[in-house]
Amino acid sequence: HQRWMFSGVRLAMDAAAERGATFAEDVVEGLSKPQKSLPPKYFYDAEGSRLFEAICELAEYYPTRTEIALLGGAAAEISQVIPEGAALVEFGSGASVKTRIVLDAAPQVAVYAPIDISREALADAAHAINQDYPALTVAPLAEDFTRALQLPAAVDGHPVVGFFPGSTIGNFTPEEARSFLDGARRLLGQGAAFLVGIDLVKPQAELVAAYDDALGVTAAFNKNLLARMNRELGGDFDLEAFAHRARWNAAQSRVEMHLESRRAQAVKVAGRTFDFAAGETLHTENSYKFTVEGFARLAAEAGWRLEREWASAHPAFAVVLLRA
Ligand code: AVI
Repeated sequence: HQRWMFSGVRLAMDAAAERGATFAEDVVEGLSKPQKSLPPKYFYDAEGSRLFEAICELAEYYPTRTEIALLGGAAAEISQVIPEGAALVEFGSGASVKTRIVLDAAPQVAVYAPIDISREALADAAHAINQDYPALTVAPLAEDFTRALQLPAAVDGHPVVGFFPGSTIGNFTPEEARSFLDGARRLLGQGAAFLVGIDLVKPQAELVAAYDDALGVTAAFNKNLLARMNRELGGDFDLEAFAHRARWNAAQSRVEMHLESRRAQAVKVAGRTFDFAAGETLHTENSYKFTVEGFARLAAEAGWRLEREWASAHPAFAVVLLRA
């Protein structure tokens, strides 16, 4: 545990890399599989988090602005389901932009506990929220929220409301989503409310455009994984030798991102050599698209009841309120 203080916000900098698989282990395992793949959480180093913020501004990437509009319209109703003195626990908080919509509408929130794997993004967001909401106790946790975790002590004794916007839950496989939801239910506790943003199924062209924008920002975000392996694991990936691909997989109801090898090549990374055939892909992300009914079933399998929903028609997106 490494701790430091700034502006009154104490960050518990957990050495996440010390537990479970490290980046190097996950890379060796993922590149050794018949279908090469990497966990999407590795997108979010400082550069990747910056590129993701840029994606959220793109004309083609509708989820962010659609969800922000949805939360704005539903803010008063959302505030009514947040108890007095509540602790708002956010999973994968990033820049905490959507949080402000909730905090502005619900001054009864006493504690804000953002959890994010990107230390830089978390530190900046915690600092900014701390300055703009001086009455709020900010208790950030630099943590991979896919692992078992404990809430910060500042949350103890407060009614808990979970917040997981952005349809980040769509980046899990259904099994991972169930196990995340089950873990979140245990973590947040009996009676907790959980606000979750889910991207909904829509025409294929809109979905693919959102993951293959004209400016190439999503391509840069995808290829940053290669650059990150070069930076951190002594890799020699030639970024020009891979093409960004986004595909709609209708059978699985998900957009897939891949990096396709433009030629046969051997790449060194993490002390190993991996062969890529021409046209072979490294599968880097799934982004599942839901129906509200389908998501309610998934949540029910993890012990949550869907209590309310706020949905937009075009582009289709929903924020749901689950109850433990
Ligand atoms: C964070 N997550 C919900 C994004 C998504 O839409 O699946 C990540 C992303 N990948 C490409 N563009 C955005």
